[in-house]
Amino acid sequence: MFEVLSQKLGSVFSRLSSKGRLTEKDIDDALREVRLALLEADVNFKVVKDFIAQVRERSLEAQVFESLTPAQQVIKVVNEELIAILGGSPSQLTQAGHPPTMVMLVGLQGSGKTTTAAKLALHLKSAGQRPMLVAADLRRPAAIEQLVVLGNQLDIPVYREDVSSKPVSICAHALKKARELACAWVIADTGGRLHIDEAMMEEVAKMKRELKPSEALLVVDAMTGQDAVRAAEEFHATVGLTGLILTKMDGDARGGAALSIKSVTGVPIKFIGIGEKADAFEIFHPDRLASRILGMGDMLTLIEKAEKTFDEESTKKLESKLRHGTLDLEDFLGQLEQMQKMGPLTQLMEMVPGLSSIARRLPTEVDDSKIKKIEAMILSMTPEERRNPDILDGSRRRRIARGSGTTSQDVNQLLNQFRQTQKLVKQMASGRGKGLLDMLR
Ligand SMILES: Nc1nc2c(ncn2[C@@H]2O[C@H](COP(=O)(O)OP(=O)(O)OP(=O)(O)O)[C@@H](O)[C@H]2O)c(=O)[nH]1
Ligand SMILES: [Mg+2]
Repeated sequence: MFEVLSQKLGSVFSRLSSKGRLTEKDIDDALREVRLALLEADVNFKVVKDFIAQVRERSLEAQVFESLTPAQQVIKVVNEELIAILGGSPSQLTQAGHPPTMVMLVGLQGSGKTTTAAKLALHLKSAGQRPMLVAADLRRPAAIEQLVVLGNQLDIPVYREDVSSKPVSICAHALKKARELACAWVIADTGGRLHIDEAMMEEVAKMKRELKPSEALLVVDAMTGQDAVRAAEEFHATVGLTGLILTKMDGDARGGAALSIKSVTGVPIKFIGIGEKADAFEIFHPDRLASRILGMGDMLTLIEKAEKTFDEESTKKLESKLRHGTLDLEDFLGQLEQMQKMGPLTQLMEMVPGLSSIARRLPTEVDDSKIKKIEAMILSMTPEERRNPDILDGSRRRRIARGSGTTSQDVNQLLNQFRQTQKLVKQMASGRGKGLLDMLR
């Protein structure tokens, strides 16, 4: 998948790289080809339109990173926007407050539900968890047998009843059994139909309503292109999905489904299937797929390095401000933005082996929302106010609170925090805190 797209983008960018300066026309010519390449790859036309508009606007913006060539800047923007349409950062499974966590797999016939149920169970087992599989596809005995065989092969318990049972009660019984066996995950394989029909949708929607699973994941065959996207839209509208699993990403389809489905449905891709075997399964990483599509790993590493030196330069500037005690709210904001670039703290922790279990126990989003609030308040100030917060009287504070959707109390709190930081900075700058500053470095 993606070979053709990757080749086309590669040739566009190598032509762009041969030019020293880029005019607006150069960028437009290049983007016209990018647009065609995406459409030929069967990416949804609206997704392509927004993507191109976004890349164009950002490419024409002032050159922020002086250490990059113009072509590198365009590649950087394309890479970032690709990551964005693929969903940004990897999306984790939600766990129930009290285990077992129920995961329901739904999808059209032959999309890979049963295979994927086994793959997901093995994935969790390899991570040291205890999963259980549930055969809730009762259309035919063979469907149950298929899951039992897979479970046996992987040494994972499978809960089954006979075909006369109802999916909801089987799953309820399975949850009870999982508690007895201390299984933390219950993965239900449900029945699919050839096409979306009311009977299937009603069955699935009923299961979702009555069992309230932590995850309702739609398994879609990436080889089916825009049909997969349409199916996802319908499932999401009637059932309410928490995530997508794209199967058969090892096939030779053009990749349009993968590139459109998140943007069109708003539902994140959580995993991908990349083969028939039980271990041919991966957590979906938007950044890795984007760099694979761009097919220029080396170039992207180079760009990353250049960005890092840019960050280092701004850190140095900040340090000098700290030394001279002239920190202002603009700097404060700059630091917040840098932190946000790295993504939420818990997500960073998830990627570090050993820290992921701690990260899962941390409250998510709390810090992010705080940061966003602070950011909104600072952005509601005029540049003068940011440089000289002492001029912020009552009426200015009220205006800022209104402008940022916060309260005067929030603004007061921010200013107090900032003042304390500033005081500390002044102390450090005056020499008494030099040791501390060195320690912070
Ligand atoms: N190449 C490849 N084949 C896959 C992948 N996932 C599933 N398959 C194959 O797709 C076919 C259908 O998979 P199933 O898991 O039986 O699909 P299902 O959705 O459970 O089908 P029904 O129960 O009939 O609705 C099988 O031959 C699988 O081996 C994948 O990621 N890559
Ligand atoms: Mg099946």
